[in-house]
Amino acid sequence: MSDQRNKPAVSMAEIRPELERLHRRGFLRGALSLGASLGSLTLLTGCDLSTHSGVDGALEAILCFDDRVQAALFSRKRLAKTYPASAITRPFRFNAYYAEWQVRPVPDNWVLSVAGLVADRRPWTLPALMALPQQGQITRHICIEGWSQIGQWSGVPLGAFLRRVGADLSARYVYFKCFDGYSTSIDMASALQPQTILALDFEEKPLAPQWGAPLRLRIPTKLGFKSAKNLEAIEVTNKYPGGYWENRGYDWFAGV
Ligand SMILES: Nc1nc2c(c(=O)[nH]1)N[C@H]1C(S)=C(S)[C@@H](COP(=O)(O)O)O[C@H]1N2
Ligand SMILES: [Mo]
Repeated sequence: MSDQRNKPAVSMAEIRPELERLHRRGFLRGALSLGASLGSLTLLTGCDLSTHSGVDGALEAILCFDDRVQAALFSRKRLAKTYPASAITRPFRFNAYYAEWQVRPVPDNWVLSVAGLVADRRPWTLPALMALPQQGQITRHICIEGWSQIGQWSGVPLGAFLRRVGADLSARYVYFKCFDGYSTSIDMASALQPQTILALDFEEKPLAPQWGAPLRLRIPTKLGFKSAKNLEAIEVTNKYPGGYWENRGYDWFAGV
Protein backbone atom coordinates (compact mmCIF):
# COMPACT_ATOMS: atom_id res chain seq x y z
CA MET A 1 0.00 0.00 0.00
CA SER A 2 2.65 2.52 1.00
CA ASP A 3 4.67 1.69 -2.13
CA GLN A 4 1.69 2.52 -4.29
CA ARG A 5 1.13 5.66 -2.28
CA ASN A 6 4.62 6.90 -2.96
CA LYS A 7 4.56 6.00 -6.62
CA PRO A 8 1.37 6.88 -8.47
CA ALA A 9 0.77 4.25 -11.16
CA VAL A 10 -0.11 6.83 -13.80
CA SER A 11 1.41 10.15 -14.78
CA MET A 12 0.15 13.47 -13.49
CA ALA A 13 -0.76 14.53 -17.04
CA GLU A 14 -3.08 11.55 -17.28
CA ILE A 15 -4.94 12.29 -14.06
CA ARG A 16 -4.91 16.09 -14.12
CA PRO A 17 -8.39 16.41 -15.72
CA GLU A 18 -9.76 14.13 -13.02
CA LEU A 19 -8.03 16.08 -10.26
CA GLU A 20 -9.49 19.27 -11.67
CA ARG A 21 -12.93 17.69 -11.73
CA LEU A 22 -12.59 16.58 -8.09
CA HIS A 23 -11.42 20.04 -7.19
CA ARG A 24 -14.40 21.69 -8.89
CA ARG A 25 -16.71 19.42 -6.95
CA GLY A 26 -15.12 20.46 -3.68
CA PHE A 27 -13.24 17.25 -2.86
CA LEU A 28 -9.79 18.79 -2.81
CA ARG A 29 -10.48 22.19 -1.29
CA GLY A 30 -8.99 21.42 2.11
CA ALA A 31 -6.23 19.36 0.64
CA LEU A 32 -5.04 22.03 -1.78
CA SER A 33 -4.41 24.53 0.97
CA LEU A 34 -2.46 21.84 2.78
CA GLY A 35 -0.46 21.39 -0.39
CA ALA A 36 1.09 24.78 0.30
CA SER A 37 3.34 23.35 2.99
CA LEU A 38 5.09 20.54 1.19
CA GLY A 39 7.76 20.23 3.84
CA SER A 40 5.37 19.22 6.59
CA LEU A 41 3.58 16.85 4.25
CA THR A 42 6.86 15.07 3.62
CA LEU A 43 7.21 14.57 7.34
CA LEU A 44 3.65 13.37 7.70
CA THR A 45 3.56 10.93 4.82
CA GLY A 46 7.10 9.88 4.14
CA CYS A 47 6.63 10.91 0.51
CA ASP A 48 9.82 12.22 -1.05
CA LEU A 49 8.72 15.39 -2.78
CA SER A 50 12.19 16.84 -3.38
CA THR A 51 12.08 16.02 -7.10
CA HIS A 52 8.71 17.68 -7.59
CA SER A 53 7.87 21.33 -7.84
CA GLY A 54 5.08 23.68 -8.78
CA VAL A 55 1.52 22.51 -9.29
CA ASP A 56 2.50 18.93 -10.06
CA GLY A 57 4.45 18.78 -6.83
CA ALA A 58 1.51 20.16 -4.88
CA LEU A 59 -0.92 17.75 -6.49
CA GLU A 60 1.39 14.83 -5.98
CA ALA A 61 1.70 15.80 -2.33
CA ILE A 62 -2.07 15.59 -2.05
CA LEU A 63 -2.02 12.16 -3.58
CA CYS A 64 0.52 11.11 -0.99
CA PHE A 65 -1.52 12.75 1.70
CA ASP A 66 -5.06 11.67 1.02
CA ASP A 67 -5.68 7.95 0.52
CA ARG A 68 -9.29 8.51 -0.36
CA VAL A 69 -8.63 11.00 -3.10
CA GLN A 70 -5.97 8.69 -4.42
CA ALA A 71 -8.34 5.76 -4.32
CA ALA A 72 -10.94 7.77 -6.20
CA LEU A 73 -8.35 8.41 -8.88
CA PHE A 74 -6.73 5.02 -9.11
CA SER A 75 -9.23 2.40 -8.10
CA ARG A 76 -10.37 1.95 -11.67
CA LYS A 77 -6.86 0.76 -12.52
CA ARG A 78 -5.87 -1.08 -9.36
CA LEU A 79 -6.89 -4.73 -9.52
CA ALA A 80 -7.48 -7.17 -6.70
CA LYS A 81 -5.37 -10.35 -6.84
CA THR A 82 -6.98 -13.31 -8.58
CA TYR A 83 -6.40 -17.00 -7.76
CA PRO A 84 -6.49 -20.40 -9.50
CA ALA A 85 -9.52 -22.68 -9.05
CA SER A 86 -7.42 -24.93 -6.79
CA ALA A 87 -7.29 -22.11 -4.21
CA ILE A 88 -11.08 -21.90 -3.71
CA THR A 89 -12.01 -22.31 -0.03
CA ARG A 90 -14.27 -25.27 0.72
CA PRO A 91 -16.53 -25.28 2.56
CA PHE A 92 -17.25 -21.61 1.94
CA ARG A 93 -18.78 -19.90 4.93
CA PHE A 94 -21.80 -17.68 4.93
CA ASN A 95 -22.02 -14.54 7.02
CA ALA A 96 -24.82 -12.11 7.78
CA TYR A 97 -25.75 -9.45 10.30
CA TYR A 98 -28.33 -11.68 11.92
CA ALA A 99 -26.98 -14.37 14.21
CA GLU A 100 -29.52 -17.13 13.67
CA TRP A 101 -30.47 -18.84 10.45
CA GLN A 102 -32.92 -16.38 8.94
CA VAL A 103 -31.92 -16.61 5.33
CA ARG A 104 -34.68 -15.03 3.29
CA PRO A 105 -35.98 -16.97 0.31
CA VAL A 106 -36.04 -15.00 -2.93
CA PRO A 107 -39.37 -13.12 -3.03
CA ASP A 108 -41.90 -14.24 -5.65
CA ASN A 109 -41.71 -12.13 -8.79
CA TRP A 110 -38.30 -10.79 -7.76
CA VAL A 111 -37.01 -7.85 -9.81
CA LEU A 112 -34.05 -5.53 -9.32
CA SER A 113 -35.23 -1.93 -8.94
CA VAL A 114 -33.11 0.91 -10.30
CA ALA A 115 -33.50 4.36 -8.75
CA GLY A 116 -31.96 7.80 -8.53
CA LEU A 117 -29.73 9.43 -11.13
CA VAL A 118 -30.35 7.01 -14.01
CA ALA A 119 -32.03 7.60 -17.36
CA ASP A 120 -33.81 4.22 -17.52
CA ARG A 121 -35.48 3.21 -14.23
CA ARG A 122 -37.19 0.09 -15.54
CA PRO A 123 -36.76 -2.85 -13.14
CA TRP A 124 -34.67 -5.85 -14.23
CA THR A 125 -35.82 -9.46 -14.22
CA LEU A 126 -33.39 -12.30 -13.65
CA PRO A 127 -33.49 -13.53 -17.28
CA ALA A 128 -32.76 -9.97 -18.47
CA LEU A 129 -29.73 -9.78 -16.17
CA MET A 130 -28.59 -13.23 -17.29
CA ALA A 131 -28.73 -12.08 -20.91
CA LEU A 132 -26.14 -9.33 -20.30
CA PRO A 133 -22.41 -10.12 -20.87
CA GLN A 134 -21.01 -11.97 -17.83
CA GLN A 135 -17.57 -11.96 -16.24
CA GLY A 136 -16.05 -14.33 -13.69
CA GLN A 137 -13.49 -13.94 -10.92
CA ILE A 138 -11.72 -16.01 -8.28
CA THR A 139 -10.83 -13.54 -5.54
CA ARG A 140 -10.39 -13.31 -1.80
CA HIS A 141 -13.28 -12.19 0.33
CA ILE A 142 -12.04 -10.51 3.52
CA CYS A 143 -14.39 -9.98 6.45
CA ILE A 144 -13.76 -7.18 8.94
CA GLU A 145 -14.18 -9.77 11.72
CA GLY A 146 -10.79 -11.20 10.81
CA TRP A 147 -11.32 -14.14 8.47
CA SER A 148 -11.05 -14.53 4.74
CA GLN A 149 -11.87 -17.08 2.06
CA ILE A 150 -11.33 -17.41 -1.67
CA GLY A 151 -14.42 -17.77 -3.80
CA GLN A 152 -15.54 -17.86 -7.41
CA TRP A 153 -18.27 -15.56 -8.63
CA SER A 154 -19.53 -14.49 -12.01
CA GLY A 155 -22.03 -11.95 -13.20
CA VAL A 156 -22.54 -8.58 -14.81
CA PRO A 157 -19.83 -5.93 -14.35
CA LEU A 158 -21.50 -3.14 -12.37
CA GLY A 159 -19.88 -0.50 -14.62
CA ALA A 160 -21.46 -2.07 -17.72
CA PHE A 161 -24.82 -2.22 -15.94
CA LEU A 162 -24.63 1.42 -14.85
CA ARG A 163 -23.79 2.49 -18.41
CA ARG A 164 -26.61 0.35 -19.75
CA VAL A 165 -29.23 2.08 -17.55
CA GLY A 166 -27.82 5.51 -18.35
CA ALA A 167 -26.55 6.24 -14.83
CA ASP A 168 -24.95 9.60 -14.12
CA LEU A 169 -21.36 8.33 -13.83
CA SER A 170 -20.27 11.60 -12.22
CA ALA A 171 -22.60 10.98 -9.26
CA ARG A 172 -20.82 10.27 -5.98
CA TYR A 173 -22.48 7.13 -4.62
CA VAL A 174 -24.10 3.86 -5.55
CA TYR A 175 -26.41 2.51 -2.86
CA PHE A 176 -27.49 -1.14 -2.52
CA LYS A 177 -30.67 -2.19 -0.73
CA CYS A 178 -31.24 -5.84 0.18
CA PHE A 179 -34.45 -7.69 0.91
CA ASP A 180 -33.11 -9.08 4.21
CA GLY A 181 -32.97 -5.52 5.57
CA TYR A 182 -29.26 -5.01 4.86
CA SER A 183 -27.82 -2.10 2.88
CA THR A 184 -24.47 -0.59 1.89
CA SER A 185 -23.02 2.02 -0.45
CA ILE A 186 -19.82 2.61 -2.44
CA ASP A 187 -18.16 5.48 -4.29
CA MET A 188 -18.64 5.73 -8.05
CA ALA A 189 -14.96 5.06 -8.88
CA SER A 190 -15.18 1.73 -7.04
CA ALA A 191 -18.48 0.96 -8.76
CA LEU A 192 -16.73 1.36 -12.12
CA GLN A 193 -13.68 -0.71 -11.17
CA PRO A 194 -13.68 -3.63 -13.64
CA GLN A 195 -13.78 -6.37 -10.96
CA THR A 196 -16.88 -4.94 -9.28
CA ILE A 197 -19.67 -7.24 -10.45
CA LEU A 198 -23.33 -7.96 -9.87
CA ALA A 199 -22.85 -11.67 -9.23
CA LEU A 200 -25.49 -14.19 -10.30
CA ASP A 201 -23.37 -17.32 -9.90
CA PHE A 202 -21.17 -18.82 -7.21
CA GLU A 203 -18.85 -21.65 -8.25
CA GLU A 204 -20.57 -21.66 -11.65
CA LYS A 205 -24.04 -22.33 -10.23
CA PRO A 206 -26.83 -19.85 -9.44
CA LEU A 207 -26.26 -18.24 -6.02
CA ALA A 208 -27.85 -20.10 -3.10
CA PRO A 209 -29.96 -17.92 -0.75
CA GLN A 210 -27.34 -17.74 2.03
CA TRP A 211 -24.75 -16.48 -0.45
CA GLY A 212 -27.03 -13.81 -1.80
CA ALA A 213 -29.57 -15.25 -4.24
CA PRO A 214 -30.58 -14.22 -6.74
CA LEU A 215 -28.13 -11.32 -7.13
CA ARG A 216 -25.32 -9.88 -5.00
CA LEU A 217 -22.62 -7.31 -5.30
CA ARG A 218 -19.10 -8.76 -5.40
CA ILE A 219 -16.40 -6.15 -4.89
CA PRO A 220 -12.95 -7.62 -4.18
CA THR A 221 -11.27 -4.24 -3.58
CA LYS A 222 -13.29 -3.71 -0.40
CA LEU A 223 -14.02 -5.52 2.85
CA GLY A 224 -16.70 -8.20 2.78
CA PHE A 225 -19.46 -6.10 4.28
CA LYS A 226 -19.57 -4.04 1.08
CA SER A 227 -20.47 -7.11 -0.99
CA ALA A 228 -24.22 -6.77 -0.47
CA LYS A 229 -26.20 -9.99 -0.90
CA ASN A 230 -29.88 -10.54 -1.77
CA LEU A 231 -30.14 -7.30 -3.72
CA GLU A 232 -33.49 -5.68 -4.38
CA ALA A 233 -32.56 -2.14 -5.42
CA ILE A 234 -29.66 -0.07 -6.72
CA GLU A 235 -29.72 3.71 -6.41
CA VAL A 236 -27.31 6.25 -7.91
CA THR A 237 -27.14 9.38 -5.76
CA ASN A 238 -25.12 12.38 -4.64
CA LYS A 239 -26.56 12.25 -1.13
CA TYR A 240 -24.48 10.13 1.30
CA PRO A 241 -26.51 6.93 1.67
CA GLY A 242 -24.66 5.13 4.51
CA GLY A 243 -25.49 1.48 5.09
CA TYR A 244 -26.29 -1.11 7.75
CA TRP A 245 -22.77 -1.43 9.23
CA GLU A 246 -21.65 2.04 8.13
CA ASN A 247 -24.45 3.54 10.26
CA ARG A 248 -23.11 1.49 13.20
CA GLY A 249 -19.59 2.83 12.97
CA TYR A 250 -17.75 0.78 10.32
CA ASP A 251 -15.45 2.85 8.10
CA TRP A 252 -17.48 3.82 5.04
CA PHE A 253 -14.68 3.54 2.47
CA ALA A 254 -13.41 0.15 3.73
CA GLY A 255 -11.07 -0.64 0.86
CA VAL A 256 -8.81 0.69 -1.84
N1 LIG B 1 -27.83 -8.78 2.37
C1 LIG B 1 -26.72 -8.93 3.12
N2 LIG B 1 -25.53 -8.81 2.51
C2 LIG B 1 -24.39 -8.97 3.23
C3 LIG B 1 -24.43 -9.23 4.61
C4 LIG B 1 -25.72 -9.34 5.22
O1 LIG B 1 -25.87 -9.57 6.43
N3 LIG B 1 -26.83 -9.20 4.43
N4 LIG B 1 -23.26 -9.39 5.31
C5 LIG B 1 -22.02 -8.86 4.73
C6 LIG B 1 -20.81 -9.36 5.36
S1 LIG B 1 -20.35 -8.66 6.85
C7 LIG B 1 -20.00 -10.30 4.77
S2 LIG B 1 -18.52 -10.79 5.44
C8 LIG B 1 -20.42 -10.94 3.50
C9 LIG B 1 -20.46 -12.45 3.65
O2 LIG B 1 -20.61 -13.06 2.40
P1 LIG B 1 -20.74 -14.64 2.30
O3 LIG B 1 -21.95 -15.03 3.12
O4 LIG B 1 -20.87 -14.94 0.86
O5 LIG B 1 -19.49 -15.22 2.92
O6 LIG B 1 -21.69 -10.50 3.04
C10 LIG B 1 -21.95 -9.15 3.24
N5 LIG B 1 -23.20 -8.86 2.58
MO1 LIG C 1 -18.17 -9.25 7.13
